Amino acid sequence: MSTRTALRICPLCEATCGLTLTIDEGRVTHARGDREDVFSAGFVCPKGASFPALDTDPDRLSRPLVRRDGRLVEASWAEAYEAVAAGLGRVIREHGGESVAVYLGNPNVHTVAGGLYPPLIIRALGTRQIYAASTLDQMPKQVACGFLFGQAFAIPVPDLDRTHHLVIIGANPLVSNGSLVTAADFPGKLKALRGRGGRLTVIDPTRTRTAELADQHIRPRPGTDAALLFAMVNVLFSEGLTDLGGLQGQVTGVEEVRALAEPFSPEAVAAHCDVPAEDIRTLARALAAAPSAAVYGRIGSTTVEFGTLCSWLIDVINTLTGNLDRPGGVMFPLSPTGRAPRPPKPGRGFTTGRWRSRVSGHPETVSELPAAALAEEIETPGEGQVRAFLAIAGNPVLSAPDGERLDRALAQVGFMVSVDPYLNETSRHAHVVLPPPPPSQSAHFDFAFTNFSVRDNARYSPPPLPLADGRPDEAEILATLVMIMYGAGPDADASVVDEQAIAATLAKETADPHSPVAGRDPAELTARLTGRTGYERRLDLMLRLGPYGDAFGTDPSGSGPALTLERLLAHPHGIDLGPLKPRIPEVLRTASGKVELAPATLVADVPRLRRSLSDHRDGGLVLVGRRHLRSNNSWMHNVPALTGGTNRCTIQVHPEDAARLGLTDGGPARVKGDGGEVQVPVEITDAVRPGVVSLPHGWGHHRDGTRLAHASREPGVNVNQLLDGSRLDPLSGTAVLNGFPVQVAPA
Ligand SMILES: Nc1nc2c(c(=O)[nH]1)N[C@H]1C(S)=C(S)[C@@H](COP(=O)(O)OP(=O)(O)OC[C@H]3O[C@@H](n4cnc5c(=O)[nH]c(N)nc54)[C@H](O)[C@@H]3O)O[C@H]1N2
Ligand SMILES: Nc1nc2c(c(=O)[nH]1)N[C@H]1C(S)=C(S)[C@@H](COP(=O)(O)OP(=O)(O)OC[C@H]3O[C@@H](n4cnc5c(=O)[nH]c(N)nc54)[C@H](O)[C@@H]3O)O[C@H]1N2
Ligand code: SF4
Ligand SMILES: [Mo]
Repeated sequence: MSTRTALRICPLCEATCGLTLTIDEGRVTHARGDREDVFSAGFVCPKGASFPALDTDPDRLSRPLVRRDGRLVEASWAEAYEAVAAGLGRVIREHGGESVAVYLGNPNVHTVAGGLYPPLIIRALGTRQIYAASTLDQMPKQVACGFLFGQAFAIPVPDLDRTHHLVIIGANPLVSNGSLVTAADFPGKLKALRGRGGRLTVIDPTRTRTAELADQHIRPRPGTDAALLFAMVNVLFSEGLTDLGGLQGQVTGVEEVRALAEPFSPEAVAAHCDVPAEDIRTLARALAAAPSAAVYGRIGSTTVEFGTLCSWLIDVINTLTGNLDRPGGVMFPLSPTGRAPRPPKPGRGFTTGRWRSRVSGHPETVSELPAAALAEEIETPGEGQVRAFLAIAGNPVLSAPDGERLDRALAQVGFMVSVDPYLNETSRHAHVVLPPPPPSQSAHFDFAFTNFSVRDNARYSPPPLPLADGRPDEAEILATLVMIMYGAGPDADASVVDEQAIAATLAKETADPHSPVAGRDPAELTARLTGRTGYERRLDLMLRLGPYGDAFGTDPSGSGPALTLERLLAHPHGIDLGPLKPRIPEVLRTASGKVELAPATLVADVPRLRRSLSDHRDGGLVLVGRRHLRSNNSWMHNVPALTGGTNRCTIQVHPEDAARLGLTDGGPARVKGDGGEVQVPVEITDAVRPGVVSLPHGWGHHRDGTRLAHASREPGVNVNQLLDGSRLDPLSGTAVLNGFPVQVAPA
């Protein structure tokens, strides 16, 4: 028996825990937390512990599938690439690359390939038909931060290890393990906060596991947080509690925000939010008085009617209480693969709506169109219609509104490619499915989450296991797609893609007087790159040019960590790069070079919020979502170890509502929304507020033509079938997945 261990950063959520895998005879048989990992120090959750089962799931595809005579059959990689080149080539020749839509799903932020190649694919196609899980998730935060700070990816995170008061709005990190804040061991960090005398406030209509830990739990009516936050802003101004701290002189728009907040007194919003005015006042005062405080919002603050306003107001409060960019407040992490800081200067600013979707005229946000608009763009004939579809790591049939409509649309799209390890509700429509290898055969670096980590750090896992014979890794699959999009054919040498990306970066950097490699010879720098593969060479390049890099031997201070790929490989448990550091003004790209607190586009949406104060939902029910600890969106229901127990698709109903509606615990309910109807078992619990029901997403595994043996045995229902795709936060195109009206009756 050959038993060994290997290290692998967990790709299953944003916490990025280091795992120690046991490998027996070429298979992962056990996973535990890596105690020496500089970031996660041994933390592991049930999902991470199930890495072996997930990695070896027999339903994972090991070979590509190609549609022949209407049926998906196994094929060789050469045949699959040929089919892609033929199918996509035909569409591109006839209708142009701009007729190809791309959907990027959530795991793209959890893979090396997803971090490096999608932008190149989109450029090769020259398409504006770009859709992603972002508009089912965090786009409102990106839009808000884009306007506030000038770049959509400058998102400040709560400084969890140092804050004195953490306010969590619409997030349940005890279950999700944190999102847009990367921290391993959230339970431990919240305990440590309380241990050092700090305070935790949770704002959530549901009594979640996180809310149970809080000093105070505020339970607003879903969708009303923006009004609640505005009332806090109102209190800060009316009681003279604003103090920009170190940002004095670096913030514009403060007086405008004061005026905007005027109508939102706590008394004016209390009935609408169903939160006592005094609770709102007390919280605003507590934030102003705390030595440091951080307001943090997630899904319940973004996928709602006023998602962008809510995301904006969170950072307005952080700014007005002096907590933006200071230790213990909210801060901007410095990713080791981001660009090395340059001298601050005004940028071009941020804007949305540079183009619009063809059918409904939705504004582009961060170059994306709303995922909720994908079906109509495929269905609606005319100039610019989507003729081909590429889905990478996404399952929008379950994740986006009105899956049945998207399901029908995908069945008629001219040509479809899925890069996905599973034959699921979305990929079953593909003409070609290209399965990436399991995580044990893939390298890992968190290009995305190092931008949101509560401590700067750099960690790299080479593939724990070699690729199975003849199998390409996902980097090679996506690079091959880039070559095919450029018309280079299915057998072109895909390594060109990485070498060209390296050449383009070095040309730019060496010509930039503020780059750490200004004026140097690109050829000399290229020759010094290390790495066994193209993606490793690109990682080496990014590390060396980054804020903690060796700058190819010209590290000006000489004292930094001088990161290179070689150094990371020599530190398999990672390199800690210290606590978060202030980054204003260097991080700003606004036209004024300052934090712009009252951007015109956001201000223009405030009247809509004001009007909502008089909306009365007169006793109707609204639905919110929930996540399960042992699951991830739509794709982990196929692992027996992760299903069953509390991980079930039930509709949670408050006892009062259940009694009123005649619902019984365990009995079936019919739930109706704008987009359709589902039938699902009732779970009566006072964890939800009266007037609110909760149904998890990612279920509905009943469709034919999938290969999800375990998941289809307990399929659950698709909550997103209750939506018709018309409820969007208008500023971000993000679907309203929380706080939408439904009717519930016994079935
Ligand atoms: N009602 C409701 N709907 C929601 C949400 C909600 O809270 N409520 N949440 C929304 C959110 S936050 C998100 S992020 C979206 C997610 O939306 P999607 O990203 O569309 O859905 P996922 O279920 O995450 O699907 C991930 C896909 O990636 C595949 N995959 C797994 N690992 C890999 C890999 O290594 N490589 C590749 N190429 N593919 C891989 C899986 O098989 C699966 O098909 O759902 C959204 N939908
Ligand atoms: N175990 C597990 N972990 C995951 C995932 C998973 O599916 N399972 N998914 C991953 C992904 S893709 C993401 S984006 C993150 C999400 O991470 P989180 O946002 O932390 O997770 P959610 O459980 O969706 O938490 C949303 C909370 O918002 C509340 N809420 C709903 N509507 C409102 C409202 O109007 N106002 C307020 N204040 N609260 C509201 C809900 O009750 C819920 O508790 O989790 C990630 N991690
Ligand atoms: S918390 Fe997230 S990263 Fe850590 S082991 Fe669990 S799933 Fe993996
Ligand atoms: Mo997400």
